[in-house]
Amino acid sequence: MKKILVANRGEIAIRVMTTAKKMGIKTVAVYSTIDRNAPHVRFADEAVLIGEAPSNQSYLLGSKIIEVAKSLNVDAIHPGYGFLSENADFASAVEQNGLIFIGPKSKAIKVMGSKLAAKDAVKAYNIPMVPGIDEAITDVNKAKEIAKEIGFPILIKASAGGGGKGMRVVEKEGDLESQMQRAISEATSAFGDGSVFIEKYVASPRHIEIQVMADSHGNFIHLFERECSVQRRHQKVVEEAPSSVLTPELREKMGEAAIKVAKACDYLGAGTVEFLLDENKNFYFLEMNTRLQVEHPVTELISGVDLVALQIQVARGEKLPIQQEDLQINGHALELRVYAEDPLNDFLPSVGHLDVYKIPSGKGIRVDNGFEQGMDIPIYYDPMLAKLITYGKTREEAIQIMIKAISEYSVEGVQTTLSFGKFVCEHEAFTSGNFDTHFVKKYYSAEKIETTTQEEAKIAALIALKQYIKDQKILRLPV
Ligand code: MV4
Repeated sequence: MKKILVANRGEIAIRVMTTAKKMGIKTVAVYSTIDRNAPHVRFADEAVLIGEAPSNQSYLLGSKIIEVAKSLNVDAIHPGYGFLSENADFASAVEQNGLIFIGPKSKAIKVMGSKLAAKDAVKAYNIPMVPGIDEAITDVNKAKEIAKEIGFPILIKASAGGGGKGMRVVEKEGDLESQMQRAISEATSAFGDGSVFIEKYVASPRHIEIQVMADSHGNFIHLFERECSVQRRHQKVVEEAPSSVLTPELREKMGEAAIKVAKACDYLGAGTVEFLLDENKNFYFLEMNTRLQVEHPVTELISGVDLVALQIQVARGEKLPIQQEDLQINGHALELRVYAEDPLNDFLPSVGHLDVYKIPSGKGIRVDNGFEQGMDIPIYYDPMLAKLITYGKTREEAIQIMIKAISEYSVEGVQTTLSFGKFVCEHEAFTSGNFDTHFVKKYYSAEKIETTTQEEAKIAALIALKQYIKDQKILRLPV
């Protein structure tokens, strides 16, 4: 593998190319007209314009990207996350064109892209799953029967789903019919597939996911968990590794379950198996994400493993260079997704011009960044500017470094989620580790950070005033 094309943009394109360069592999970037001067374009050895700004005219054009790859004698394509990364047809088209897709086989992507197909695939492997059904349901009366058997509240989910679309909590039988119709129509319009199924609703879960890695020689490892419970409307905001609630025993059990899920779909490369963990620490398999995830850096920091390097090695057909016994957790890592969104205004995208943009650095700080001062933030793509990742010997240390790094991150021209990250890191529920997926809904409101900012401003003003009076006194003394 001498040359890789990265079919992505922003921080993840740079992240992937960084490792490729370290491994002596040449890099090709693709870009849209609006990304002409984007950092990922300059970072690559070669770069090719593939179309207009809207992603369906550029970053989603699989055939065009494959064409570019072939014309530049590229050996492999890395899809990053989002865009074409979980597109089974793209993965198979890449292979049919004699190129390597750095990711799982098309079939595994397809199976795990459907929650019902995923449940079916893992059936024989004794993986704990939320009580419920494993086939699509359309008949309301049948649904009522099942719901009564499971016990309310239940959750209606879309099979094709993602991001909570087509998901409906039903508290009582009387609400079932209308909620089911809503779920079906939402799933149909969002995914073109109205299949829904029913599960027992786990009321206050934590979202724990396990990083897995597989080679083409039948070797599977897991690289521990990431805790992703701090999310807002299915958008993760703060992630960490390890989770503060897993015991070594539970970690091992969940790791083994995750590996079984990967085996069930004949997995290759880096993948993530998502679980819910209930209050009694029962865990349930939810779904598998067949890509490198946004939050992969926290796993890299606590395991010392470069996940992109492993992806490339197994894509080249090599055996995994590490075994399960070689792996251990060292320290604690946190990630804050720095979005150009306004936490004071319902997290509305705050796109615009980066008048000032200075990222923090120092011991225990890693910033996976895709932007620079003077750039405009395009409206066409995800508004994530960077990932602020911190690492400490303990969770407390990682949190303190995060708070300090946030204060040293300087952004002017757009609003960001940095202040929201500070709110999370200073909140008792977060610092104590006693939180679940309802953290943001439960504790956050715009006033919370407005008041802290105001209080801080007051304190700053008082300190300044005190100093001023002191200075005046000193100045007046000789008189
Ligand atoms: C659940 C659940 C409770 N009970 N399933 C949300 C997105 C999808 N991937 C799965 N999700 C959930 N499934 C049962 N049976 C609660 C959620 C859920 C959630 C899961 C992980 C992270 C954040 C979440 C926020 C709201 C709901």
